[in-house]
Amino acid sequence: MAGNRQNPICDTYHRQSSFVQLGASTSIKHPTVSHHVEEIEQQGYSIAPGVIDLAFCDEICCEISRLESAGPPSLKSTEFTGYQTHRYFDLLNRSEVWERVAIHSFVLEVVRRVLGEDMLLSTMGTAVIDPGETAQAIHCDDQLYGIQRPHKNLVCNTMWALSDFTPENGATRLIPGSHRFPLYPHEHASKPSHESQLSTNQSEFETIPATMPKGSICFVVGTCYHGGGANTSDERRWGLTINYCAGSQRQQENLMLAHTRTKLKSFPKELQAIVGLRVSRFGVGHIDAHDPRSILEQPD
Ligand SMILES: O=C(O)CCC(=O)C(=O)O
Repeated sequence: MAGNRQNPICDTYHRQSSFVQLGASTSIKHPTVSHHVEEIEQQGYSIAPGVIDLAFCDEICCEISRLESAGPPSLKSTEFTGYQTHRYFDLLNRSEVWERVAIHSFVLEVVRRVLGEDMLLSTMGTAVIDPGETAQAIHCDDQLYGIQRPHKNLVCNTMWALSDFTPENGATRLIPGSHRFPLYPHEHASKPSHESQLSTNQSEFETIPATMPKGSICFVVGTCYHGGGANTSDERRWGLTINYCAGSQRQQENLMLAHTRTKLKSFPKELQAIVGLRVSRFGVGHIDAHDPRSILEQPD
């Protein structure tokens, strides 16, 4: 992919919004939080159109193009992660725009209701799917914790549509109601899989595409079966996968060790809390029986 100078979205972004900082603090007319919380409870996912300012989408795409010019993606291409899918992680160390992504106010309002007030940011990744990509294996985002189903909500993923998501360009595939299935997808395999948690007979799953316009968020609870779609179009699908977890769980990215204290200190208070500078409802995350925020007063 060409660098950001050749990305037309980037040019548009710079023309439109050179002085406006969009994102976390942007005032957007939010649909009701309760509606999405109820839908997640009923079907395992919920699509919220029009919650990300379109200029903010362009700003993020522009930053992704800059990352692509600067170096290769974080994840090696594999069958599961995709051969035409570009996944960058450690985003909070890359530029300030990701801080605004992590604490988008509407997203946090919904996620807090799904996971509890003490929820944490778990992992932030780009999920940019180029033409030619094949469908990703159906999986659940909380299966990596290895906790037997049924269990309480441990993970809530938010798929960010930075461009339109269509059935042709790789819109996320979802299985409505699958958050209530008693088994994980890999447990449906006729033989227990010792090779991979992801090898299973994928054809047995009937999916629907998360068709949504640019600027939408699709909330997917960790127990809901889903996977990226095949991109049979000639356009790129620009997406993000921003995952949050319950305060009792270990974060998927090691966010507390990924940042220096100076960096942590520079974060907005809300971001400091969700990267891990907080004690969970039942006391997980303390340092010497105190609030971990005290480390901010110590040198790196
Ligand atoms: O890109 C998508 O639509 C889904 C991504 C996903 O489920 C994952 O990477 O775990």
